[in-house]
Amino acid sequence: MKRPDGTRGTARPATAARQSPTHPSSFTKMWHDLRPIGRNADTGGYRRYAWTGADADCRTWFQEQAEARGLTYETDRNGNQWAWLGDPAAGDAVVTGSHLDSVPDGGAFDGPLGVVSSFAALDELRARGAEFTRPLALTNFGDEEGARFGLACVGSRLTAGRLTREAAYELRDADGVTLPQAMERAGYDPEAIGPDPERLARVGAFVELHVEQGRALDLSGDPVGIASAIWPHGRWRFDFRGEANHAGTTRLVDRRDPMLSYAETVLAARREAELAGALATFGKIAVEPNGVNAIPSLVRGWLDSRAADQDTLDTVVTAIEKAAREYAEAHGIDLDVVRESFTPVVEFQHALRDEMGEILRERTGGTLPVLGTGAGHDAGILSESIPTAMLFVRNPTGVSHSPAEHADEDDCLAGVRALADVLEGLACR
Ligand code: HGY
Ligand code: MN
Ligand code: MN
Repeated sequence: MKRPDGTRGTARPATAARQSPTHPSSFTKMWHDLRPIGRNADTGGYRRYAWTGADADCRTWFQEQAEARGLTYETDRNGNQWAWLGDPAAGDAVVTGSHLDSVPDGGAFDGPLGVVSSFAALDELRARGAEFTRPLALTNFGDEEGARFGLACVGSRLTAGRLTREAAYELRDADGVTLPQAMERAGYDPEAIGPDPERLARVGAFVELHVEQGRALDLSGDPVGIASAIWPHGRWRFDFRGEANHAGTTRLVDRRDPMLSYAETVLAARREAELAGALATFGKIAVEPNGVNAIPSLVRGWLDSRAADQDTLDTVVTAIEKAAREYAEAHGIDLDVVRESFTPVVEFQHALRDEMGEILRERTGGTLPVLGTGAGHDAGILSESIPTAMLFVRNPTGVSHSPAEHADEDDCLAGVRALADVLEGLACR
């Protein structure tokens, strides 16, 4: 089966493709237009970090798509992009969208699938002759992955008032560039950032479509599913400080090597996660001075940990930190642990979730599976301020945050139709 990027995946039973008789979906053309931006030709992965050139190109693409459809385009005070149909001041808007930034060497679908599908769903509704009775907005939320500054969902957190301007001004990337400096260099006024309650007061519902980052839909045989909840999850930075020295002349007994404590902590993280049925990953490391023939002075490792409930997450992270301190003590290493990002459990609003399910049941005759996820999303961050819901599109391998991430074109189009059905049911009474 042809994938949106033209490569061929394994043949799958084509889902009941309820294509609008009037027009082929605009999805594929948009997908191809967006695909080259920030893509590494060697790995096929993406590097679309917040406030970089690739991010600017993605933003230009979004604005062009909005203006080509006659939508009213704006960027909010936090750099999130909005494309409006109808008058936002009328309130009770139905909003859909996702993010366009990526993790290092990320996949093509995580984020962009939701944004491209939003425009394609609007095109589908226009082809159906749908008449909107509520304002509609399509969005790109900035810096969802937190790949550059370490904090997830910066754009939606700022807008929802879950990240203060002061804390945002403290964020800095690996080169020491602060978030405000990066925004300013990208042509945005960092002075303006902050909560935007007036904007959120105009939103009646936010629906985010996202590629599934797991295999539940592949296992159930469904192209599309509905989200129930997001696991609590966070990121902790472990700084192991030892003593730089010569790798070739320093006796083992005389060393204070932070790499040892780090390595033992990584193994402890896996052990504690297995014991608790949770997830723990050390995926990012920075070593100083990072020389082949130098015992490090500092090993900085970032832990990503997630669990189905807060107690389990607390238990796992506490156990990992306790083990790390014991290892550090044993090797004469100093250890600092800093929580850099945290998102509590999200239970999507049942009324909107069930309304989506009902709309789709009426239109397709089928009952979509409802599934939880360990992946964070802007819809999760916004769920404390407005009713939010998510649609997931099947990912046959479940792989994500990798160039291997993909979804078959048929399933992407099924996602567009499902999103169009939901938007029509919510905004076109
Ligand atoms: O890390 C996450 O869960 C999301 O991809 N930002
Ligand atoms: Mn992601
Ligand atoms: Mn995402």
